[in-house]
Amino acid sequence: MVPLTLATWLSKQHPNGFFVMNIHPKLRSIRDKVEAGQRLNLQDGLLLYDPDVPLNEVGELANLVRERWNGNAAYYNLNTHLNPTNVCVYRCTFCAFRSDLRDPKGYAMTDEQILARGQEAVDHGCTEMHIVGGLHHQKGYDWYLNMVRLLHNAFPRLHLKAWTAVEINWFEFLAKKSVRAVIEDLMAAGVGSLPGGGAEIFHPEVRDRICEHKADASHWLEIHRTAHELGLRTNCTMLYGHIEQPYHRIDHLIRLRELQDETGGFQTFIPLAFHPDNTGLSHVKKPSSLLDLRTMAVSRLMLDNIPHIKAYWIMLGIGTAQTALAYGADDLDGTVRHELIYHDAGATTPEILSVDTIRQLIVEAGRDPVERDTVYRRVVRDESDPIQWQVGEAIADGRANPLRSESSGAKAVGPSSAPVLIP
Ligand code: V47
Repeated sequence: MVPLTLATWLSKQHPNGFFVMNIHPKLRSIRDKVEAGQRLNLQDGLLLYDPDVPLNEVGELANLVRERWNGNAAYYNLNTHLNPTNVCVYRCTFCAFRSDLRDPKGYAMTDEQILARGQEAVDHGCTEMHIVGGLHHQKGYDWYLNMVRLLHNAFPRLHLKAWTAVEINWFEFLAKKSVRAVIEDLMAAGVGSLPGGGAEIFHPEVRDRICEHKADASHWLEIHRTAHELGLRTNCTMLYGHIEQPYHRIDHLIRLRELQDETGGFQTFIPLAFHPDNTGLSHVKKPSSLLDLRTMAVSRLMLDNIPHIKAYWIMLGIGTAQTALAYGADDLDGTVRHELIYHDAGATTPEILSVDTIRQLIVEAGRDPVERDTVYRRVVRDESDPIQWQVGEAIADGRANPLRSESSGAKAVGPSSAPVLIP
């Protein structure tokens, strides 16, 4: 008889080779659902936040789902940020970045400064520029639109991930146009996808207290729905660790999941940990790494229809972001240049990581580094000149999840900066 080692015995305990020893009794029914690829409900989500339920067991379940979607890959990109103004008509209590119009801290960039940022990005081999700013009292719709056109014309291969739903809502007001017409204008100017900011917490019990006048949940979702209908891919976020409770987080995740069921247009979810320094909520304690990891894992488990979960190293810190790659996350975001929103709020992370460093962080975490572009296609670098790059094949997305619906077989086409339409 062949001797049975512990490892072989463990691997025989479940068809997926997945085995959790001494699973907490409260987690058993959730584990059964996750293993069977079934959807978790609100009660399940709340239970995952129950402090009695061990974090490592929640993480292990999230890791199962993460590996189903993305195997051992961990993605990153080469990107830069552009925050063309910090002047903002809104006064969100969580924001340290904004400025009043007449405050000496307030700024608005010139076309020359904006173009110089584009040039710097291209010179460093970036594939993406993430553009987000304030709602300036004196800048018109054309200022925002022209900046995209200027950048796109000068650097047509640089993907412009530009303007959150909150800015698009402001453009509706400025231009007196519908959401659809605004997004069509932005696409014609060169926007390639929308970032996920401005979602904060959807539930009005919280939203009304942290960003009262901003686009409400249904409008934020309507803007992303419209973008998806027009073929744009978008990201989504949740700002946690301030005044919200687990119920508000799960409610938020379920609202995102419902829209994704309708459109399939979200590609990545980014849980954003609140940084309190220099904000109207500076009395709130910064969320612990334990809450960061639990939120990462719960997000992976609840958002069963979104292909990627990002551990944004700038805000999590490098150690937690690396650990998050075993708690549901499959993406670290990018090398990042010129990040201001988190650094103004007290983030102590570096302002940039080199490609070698980000790859090394991924390898140390036991994952395989894969450079992607904004819409999740492989990026192939020229070995003799790594600033030069080509778009490679599309990375398998949610429709390739073996426990969910059939594979789409979608193929990426076009230059990196062009929107890749949702199949
Ligand atoms: O909407 C603002 C958050 C968001 C603070 O789409 C804060 O790939 C913590 O959305 N502490 C903007 N968070 C950033 C964002 C984002 C980041 C990375 C990648 C992507 C993407 C999107 O930052 C805001 C708000 O939720 N935020 N202030 C703060 N003090």
